[in-house]
Amino acid sequence: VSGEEKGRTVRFFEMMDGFLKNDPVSLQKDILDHVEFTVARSRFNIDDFEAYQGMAHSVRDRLIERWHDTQQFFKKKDPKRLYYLSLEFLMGRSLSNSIINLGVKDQYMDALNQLGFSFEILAEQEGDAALGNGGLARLSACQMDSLATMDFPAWGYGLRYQYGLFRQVILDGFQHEQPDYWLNFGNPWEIERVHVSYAVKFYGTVEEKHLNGKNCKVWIPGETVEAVAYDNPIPGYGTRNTINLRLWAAKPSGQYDMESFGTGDYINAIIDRQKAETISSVLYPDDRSYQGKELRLKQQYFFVSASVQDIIRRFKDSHSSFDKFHEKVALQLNDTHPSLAIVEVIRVLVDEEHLSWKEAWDIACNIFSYTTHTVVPEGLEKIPVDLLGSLLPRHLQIIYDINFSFTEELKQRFGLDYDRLSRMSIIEEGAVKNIRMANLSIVVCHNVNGVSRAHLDTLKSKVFKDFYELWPQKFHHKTNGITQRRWVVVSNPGLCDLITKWLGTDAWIREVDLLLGLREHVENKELQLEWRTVRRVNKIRLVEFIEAMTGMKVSPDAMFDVQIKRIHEYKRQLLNILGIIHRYDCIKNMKDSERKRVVPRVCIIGGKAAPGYEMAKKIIKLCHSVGEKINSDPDIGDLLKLIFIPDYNVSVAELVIPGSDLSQHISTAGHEASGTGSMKFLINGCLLLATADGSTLEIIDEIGEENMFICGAKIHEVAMMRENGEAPKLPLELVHVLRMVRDGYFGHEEYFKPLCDSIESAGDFYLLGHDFPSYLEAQAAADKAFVDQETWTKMSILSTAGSGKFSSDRTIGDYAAETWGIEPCRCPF
Ligand code: Z16
Repeated sequence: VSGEEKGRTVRFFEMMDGFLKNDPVSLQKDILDHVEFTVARSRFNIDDFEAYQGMAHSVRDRLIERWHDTQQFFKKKDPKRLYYLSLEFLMGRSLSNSIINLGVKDQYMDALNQLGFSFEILAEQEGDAALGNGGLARLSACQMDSLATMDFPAWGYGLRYQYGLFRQVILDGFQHEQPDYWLNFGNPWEIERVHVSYAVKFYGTVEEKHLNGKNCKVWIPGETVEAVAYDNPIPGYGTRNTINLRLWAAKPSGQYDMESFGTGDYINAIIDRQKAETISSVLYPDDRSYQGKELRLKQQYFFVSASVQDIIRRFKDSHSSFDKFHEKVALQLNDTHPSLAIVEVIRVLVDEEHLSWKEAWDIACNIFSYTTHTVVPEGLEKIPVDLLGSLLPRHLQIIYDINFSFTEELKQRFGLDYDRLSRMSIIEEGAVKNIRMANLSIVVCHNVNGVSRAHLDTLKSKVFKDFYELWPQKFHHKTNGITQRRWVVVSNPGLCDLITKWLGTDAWIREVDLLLGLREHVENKELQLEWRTVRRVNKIRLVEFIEAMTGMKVSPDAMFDVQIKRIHEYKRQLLNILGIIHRYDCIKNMKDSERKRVVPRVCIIGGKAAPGYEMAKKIIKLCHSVGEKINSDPDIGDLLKLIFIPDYNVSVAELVIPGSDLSQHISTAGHEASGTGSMKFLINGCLLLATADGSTLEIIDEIGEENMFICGAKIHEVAMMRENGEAPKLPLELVHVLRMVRDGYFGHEEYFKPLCDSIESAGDFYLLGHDFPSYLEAQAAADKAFVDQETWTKMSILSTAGSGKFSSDRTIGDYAAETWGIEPCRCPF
């Protein structure tokens, strides 16, 4: 840095220094001020929720302060920026995460103590921000945390749904869906920007106009909706950088008022206008089936159009031409959900900024990259041509233009291979013509990323085989990761302190590879004892939670065996439940002497089923019916319990993961693109019982198979069995267990019949039969290891020690260097 440059930085630093004070007395004053003036409650009579609100608002002030400094700094430096587009962000709670990342947790604890409040109780007042379904959505939240912590000049864009993912309510063992009114009590973590808004157009027609000697397309919309920005500051850890997650809400547009109000029907005109808000009203709860719904397409375009307008506006603020656009902007698409952004960028550049097609095309090809999260072709998004044509007529033209050039290129390269052409075309022909959003994305993006090594292999050899042959250089993978800030520092403070003590530094919170240092101490008896103690405390917390949620008392001496994730046939919660029935049946048939050797288990299952996914809902009911039978059997006592935790979400995960001994990740090999839950358990020292699939394959590489319980067919074996159409011969234990279900041992035999049929008469697509014996063996191995607590503890320590690769810091570092070409831009303290 030159002397002059330095001088400026120092003045800049002085300017922004010390605006808000963080000593406990200042914090108390700020909290109470907010209680009195923001929440408008008397400071002498406040309940926990109001105290939470007061505290949250004081934290918000500090976030805003740093947010301003960061944005000003980025503006001054004008680095290449990353724009991360995702329709889903599963942020969870913000209070604890914010004060930890801001580095003011101790001060707040002191301040609250002096005011007579407990931080833990206040933190519990906050509801989750659940603007997403599952892995894909939590991934974007983890990645935002890493982007901020690693000082990258990044922005997130998403939709501000009024209703997040549904609340799961269990009645008589059946799942019911309730709306998630997450905004009802106000949201201190967002900043409404009434002046940052854009008009988003829909429907209408495209006209050809002659302007300045050129032919132009002019889109005359049939409907216009306003997108209003809500900014959510994302603080980094150990840095002043606080980046922005901008979420769009739909509001009626003022632009065409004269027309609609001209008719004199004032009341109906108002009611009509209000309908605009439905666009951002509700998150679609299906996590991988896209049914070509108009509202969903409207959501996608609404979000994309507002974001692209915002990005171009920001660029034009400091640049007079688009020559440098690709040097200043990288756009990342989280799956194909935001892929209309590609078409929108081309449309704006050509139709509104009057660049040539070639210029616009080159820009688009340079700035976009895309990550895919799925393995199965059915998971790929398709949009009916007619639907897109009526909602976005100009975009359909552009898609056809792209497809025309692309198919010409294909013909040049491969000749008239019509099979190949029809497989690769962006347009899928058939009774209903569809647009294949993945094909569109691959054609334009310079980089297509899978989420694990195994996933990339599947993309190359199956899902995108043709494209891989054409453009091998485009295909890469960035193995998923999770943020150790939320998944250890926030959610497992006991383990966090223990790790810091034994490593002699807390630097692992930013440099996670330092966790490897734990290996040196694995034989140390003192560490082992402290490790067990911390885990025991977490288990007791979980025991209390289970009692509060379900009324069940379970023993912390038992092995806590956990499977929490969305309910899906491929994730095989059914295999888990059938295994539990088998265990139950075995115990029932044991002599007293044998029972003494049984390792007591508490089996915990949690997860939501998509509202229309019948099989998944049956799995939830089966879990409850089996649980009822086992848990009330006096003959079984503490030897076996089965608990279903209702309404699984991010904050439930934060509580359950640190208290589990064993976790299950047992997808049929080849079906889980990555799987990030396993990483959260791993870093918390919970052992994994897993199939060799997605990220577990890479976990094996890091910690060794001997520290896990691996079972099931391998990916290539699954492929072979399916190709050969081998008649599945079911193992006797499984037939016996299914017999019990069919015979009504757990009631509801009619309702459960399709579950049994899927294995016994529908070809057992997910290979429960094949994997059942090895699954039981892995379970037996886990029992055996658990008996020897010292061995178990060592395996647990080695799990944490070897988890460094699975930090989202590593993922983001790889993306920054290999895909986005962005550099850190660290705001001075
Ligand atoms: C989702 O969460 C995922 C894939 C997908 O096609 C749609 C949704 Cl909503 C998940 C994958 O199933 C999981 O394996 C992966 O770890 C996660 O995305 C993040 O990449």
